[in-house]
Amino acid sequence: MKSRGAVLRQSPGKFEIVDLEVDDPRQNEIRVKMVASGLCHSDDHMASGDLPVAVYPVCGGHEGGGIVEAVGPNTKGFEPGDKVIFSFLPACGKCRWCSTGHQNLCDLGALVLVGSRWEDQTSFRMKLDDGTPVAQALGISTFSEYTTVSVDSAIKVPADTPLEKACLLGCAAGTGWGSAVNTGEVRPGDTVIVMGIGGIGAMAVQGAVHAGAAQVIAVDPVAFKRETAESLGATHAVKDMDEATELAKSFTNGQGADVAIVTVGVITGQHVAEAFASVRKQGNVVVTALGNVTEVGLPVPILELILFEKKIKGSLFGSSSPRADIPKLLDLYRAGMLKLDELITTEYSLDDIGRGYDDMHAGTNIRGVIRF
Ligand code: CXF
Ligand code: ZN
Ligand code: ZN
Repeated sequence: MKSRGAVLRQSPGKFEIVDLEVDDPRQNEIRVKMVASGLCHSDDHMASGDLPVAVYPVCGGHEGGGIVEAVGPNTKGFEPGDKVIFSFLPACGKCRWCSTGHQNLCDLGALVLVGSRWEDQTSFRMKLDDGTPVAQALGISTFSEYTTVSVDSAIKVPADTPLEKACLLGCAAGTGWGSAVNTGEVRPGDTVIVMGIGGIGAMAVQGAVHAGAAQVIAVDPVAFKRETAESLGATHAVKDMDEATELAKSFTNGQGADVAIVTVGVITGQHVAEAFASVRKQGNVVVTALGNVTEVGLPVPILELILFEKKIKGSLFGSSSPRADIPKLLDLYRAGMLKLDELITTEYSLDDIGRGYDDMHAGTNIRGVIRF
């Protein structure tokens, strides 16, 4: 099947729209006609070189939804016409992690930065016109009009799901909401700091509110993002962490925030150190954002780590389980309890992906979405 998709030929590099040939689905695969794909910062990290993948060219995109167009032989659970949302983390259902409620850590995740079929790392589901194999970002490649994926990466959703909004459930929603509710373990009455209001931060604010936080302090230098955070339930919105830390202390008898969630665009150790300084004894620092993945070391005072028992917790997809939590968040959205529409600032065509990422860098988007 012919398609067009946004491909990186190398990293650092730029997304280029190219013609692709997308494989017919094999057993346990489906081919999907894309409806919408979010422009997550992680794809920009791939372009910038912060997050290298194993194989180039790679077709980007890992937050999307579409309609099943073809189903592989002897493949259960999907029919042509079904709506699906992709999970950027596959869930095999059988490994230690899947079977103990931690699908975000499924052992198949080891292959998502290879972009091949799980069972054969030399077998790819896309190719260029000249036959060059194309890797799939996170095994899915939502920046393509059509994509063939493993059933491990697809969640069937009801026929009336508005995929142009619900596509955010594939990354931003679970990642941000879960960073507060699951990884951060926000409790009723807590004071929570959310550092950085993009798609993930906007969802972390909502997660903190749902978990019962009394004070949700959003931090962002961009006024529009601070206003958005307040419209999503943040009780305060400030420009920097000095101000946020002072505020958190003022609500807690000088102790500090219960939870600080790092959702900035490009993380460095310094951001983690600022979050670490902002939390109380036994407070949780949740590290969700990505930066240059080769960076090593966090400049945090070891004595404070020990004497105050502060906790620094990595968070992948907000410690959520895609098969349980994508449908749950979709239900919350459909019940009017989770805001997604309000996060989507601008829609773009596939050909306009460059403008979408320019807008993200300019700080004018919470989330941009490609409509196919
Ligand atoms: C990231 C997590 C690390 C791999 C790339 C995707 N998550 C969401 O954007
Ligand atoms: Zn993402
Ligand atoms: Zn698994």
